[in-house]
Amino acid sequence: SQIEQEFEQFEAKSLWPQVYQKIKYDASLLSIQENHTFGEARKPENRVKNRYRDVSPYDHSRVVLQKVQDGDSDYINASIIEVPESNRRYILSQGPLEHTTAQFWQMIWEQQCKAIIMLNKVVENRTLKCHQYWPLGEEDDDDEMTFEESNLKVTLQEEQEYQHYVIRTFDLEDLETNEVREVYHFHYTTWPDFGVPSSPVSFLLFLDAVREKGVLERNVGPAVIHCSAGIGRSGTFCLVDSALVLVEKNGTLEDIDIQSLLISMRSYRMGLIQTSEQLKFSYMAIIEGGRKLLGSQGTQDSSKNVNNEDEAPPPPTRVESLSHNRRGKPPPP
Ligand code: PTR
Ligand code: PTR
Ligand code: PTR
Repeated sequence: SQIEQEFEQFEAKSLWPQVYQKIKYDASLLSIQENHTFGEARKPENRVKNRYRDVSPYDHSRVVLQKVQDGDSDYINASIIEVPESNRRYILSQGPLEHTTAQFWQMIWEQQCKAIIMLNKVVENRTLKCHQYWPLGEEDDDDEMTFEESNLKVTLQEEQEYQHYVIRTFDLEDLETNEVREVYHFHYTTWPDFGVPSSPVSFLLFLDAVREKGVLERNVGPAVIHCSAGIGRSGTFCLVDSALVLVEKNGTLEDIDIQSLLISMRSYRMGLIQTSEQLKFSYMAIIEGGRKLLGSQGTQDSSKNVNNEDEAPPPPTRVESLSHNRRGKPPPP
């Protein structure tokens, strides 16, 4: 297929940095053409709400908070990414700061999100990359957090640990109406910033676990995807997910134009995918995931494995699970 041929060619000629630069260049031309501004992010009262001064949501696609506190603004560093080709809609957000955590949960409530997909760790390279915005539940009395500003309470209900990720279930309660909604937390724990996951296989297992719960579907609010800045790792996740929707829809790896897809996604949030390695990883995951979707007859050279990994299928995630129910008994031995 075109994408497999491209991959072989970029690999053989070490073209990844050039291809990546070209995408960045085309995306920036497009955003100039479309006149994308980010004035709201740069307003004095909003600047303190940005984790990084060089990562801002565009005005045209930013998430606007509906309920605004007196003297505060409707601003949060988060963007809506529309991908009409795959019929997907995602919210990409920075990792919350301590003083934007209440607004982060407010966004989840208002946008009716069913899931948060977190791709970073709270601390990386001994630096704080994201506020500890959810209750850890390690002690008896710390399984809930209340946010008075937004009148919401988050309670940890369940936590399952796998080799590369953790799945948590929260109850999110509106303290005004006592309405309670369930929100999943899918936390990938082994993806360094400006790096790539250890293998497409482990990443695809994670993506499967997310998809299984239906949280990326159009009949629910968009999932919130974040890392530290909400561009590098989060962009990689959405590109792979959307491309695999297309592979499934088309029944083939042909006709998937990854570069155009990424360029159009970049018109909703700047900087999606931060390194040429992350771009290469996206190709690997799309090819690997696409071959799995289509079965071995989907491609002539399915024996050639792009990621140089053992061909053996990964163990089912259930086996890796150290599941325990927080409210229940410890798991049987
Ligand atoms: N480490 C961040 C950075 O330099 O990108 C820290 C930072 C964030 C610094 C925001 C300043 C910021 O505020 P302003 O937008 O006012 O420059
Ligand atoms: N100014 C920051 C930096 O270059 O370190 C912005 C930044 C930080 C950009 C992290 C991307 C980052 O990665 P991710 O989006 O995957 O958290
Ligand atoms: N830390 C990033 C950097 O300085 O490279 C921050 C950044 C974010 C820079 C987006 C550029 C960005 O846009 P693009 O990836 O399109 O150049």
